[in-house]
Amino acid sequence: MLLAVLALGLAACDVESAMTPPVCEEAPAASARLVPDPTRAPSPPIPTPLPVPSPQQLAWQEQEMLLFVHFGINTFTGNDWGTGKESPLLFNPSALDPRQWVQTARAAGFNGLIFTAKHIDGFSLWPTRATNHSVSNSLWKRDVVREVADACHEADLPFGLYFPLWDRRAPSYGTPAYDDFFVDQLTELLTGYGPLFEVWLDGAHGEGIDIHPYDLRRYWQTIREHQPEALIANGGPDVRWVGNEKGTAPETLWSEVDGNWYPAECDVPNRPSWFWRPNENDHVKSLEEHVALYFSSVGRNCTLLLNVPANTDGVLPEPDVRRLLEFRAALDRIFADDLAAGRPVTASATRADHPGWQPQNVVDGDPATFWTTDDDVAEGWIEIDLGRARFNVVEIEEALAYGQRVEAYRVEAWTDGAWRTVSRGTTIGHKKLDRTELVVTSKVRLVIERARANPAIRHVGLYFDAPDAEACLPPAP
Ligand code: FUL
Repeated sequence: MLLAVLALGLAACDVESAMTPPVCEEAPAASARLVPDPTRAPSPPIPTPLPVPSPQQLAWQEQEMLLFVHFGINTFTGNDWGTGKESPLLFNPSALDPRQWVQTARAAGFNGLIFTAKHIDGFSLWPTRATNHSVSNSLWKRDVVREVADACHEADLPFGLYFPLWDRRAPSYGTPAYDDFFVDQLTELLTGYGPLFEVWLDGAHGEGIDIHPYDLRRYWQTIREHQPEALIANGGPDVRWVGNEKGTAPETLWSEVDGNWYPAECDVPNRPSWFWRPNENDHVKSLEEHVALYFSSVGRNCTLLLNVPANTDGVLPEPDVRRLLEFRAALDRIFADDLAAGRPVTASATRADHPGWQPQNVVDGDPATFWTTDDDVAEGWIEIDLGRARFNVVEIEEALAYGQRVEAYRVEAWTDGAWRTVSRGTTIGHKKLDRTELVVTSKVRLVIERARANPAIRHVGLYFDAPDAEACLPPAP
């Protein structure tokens, strides 16, 4: 089997050298994301007694990985938090190339890009009319937000903006006039740069906030008015911060909070700092750390927002780009061969009123089909006949359009004439990834122990992650 996996991984590669990872002949088809099968009818809808995501929240969850790019005056001072006293003349990128950011994002399998239009130092990367502390007063008079937006839109890569609630430079901070200043700037960004998929309101704040709190409702209304499709994240009602900047969600992660759909996002820098510093070129997170981030964020029902800083040239640095491509290659390698795909599946129960929710749906590779039970059956199992296989990664997905249902599950493998638990967990949501010991077996069961409503499972995948297997790199942008 190991040989088979190796052979499979290498078949798609142009093997020129045994020393360096080969470059894939074309972008690998295999990926952790499911693709709808137009020849199959989707499973019919089921009643939803639980909160459900909006279409935008559902699409956002499917994006899985988003690239965060921090770039601004801090790039030229080596700070992570500027004071607001920096001279605009410091901002002078020598070779700004947002297309390189976008090509990197695409090549590495990121499905959206969020850019710091301004950080808390107040230096605005577009020629704002609300302050003269912007690119207009730098030697370099281009509109960075415009160039990033254009590069994203050209490549059809969803574009989002980071915009901090705090502006250390604004004299009005902490007074009602600050709300007007904030909304003026926000409106420029919302109306001048095409569609935004996410507006990331950084909640870090200073002392003045005690004197006059932000008029958040007004900010949100402004976003809804001009960009009704955009998700308001962090300091907003659509996407919540997971609670740390380590890219790690807790094992139990509900997308429902107090009766509302409020999914979590894991933001994390790929280096010690959010902004570029020359002395951190050797401190890019390792490939193993990147893969672990995927498992602890996307694999726990979150979206991963991974930051890569642009450098003083205005490009994503070479070590970071290389690592992102390696990261993509590693994910493609791990998830290349789903050992459960297309195998026969049976279940403890099927739904009586329509044949469309059959257990076979969990291995058909189609995200629009799923297995479910009658409304009053909140536990049960599905069993996959593997023939003979070995695996050490389990992937489970709920049909999230119908809410998040599963509260507790276990995965069992048939070994030595009995069922043995090889992994167990609580919530599943969009995706749950479990690493297990190496399991060699003929059949596997997913047992739903407890759920808030009848389970709706759209996918179960089993993979053999052979750490020493060769991966081919996507072509460099
Ligand atoms: C935090 C900020 O303090 C950091 O500088 C960074 O921008 C991060 C994404 O959000 O709140």
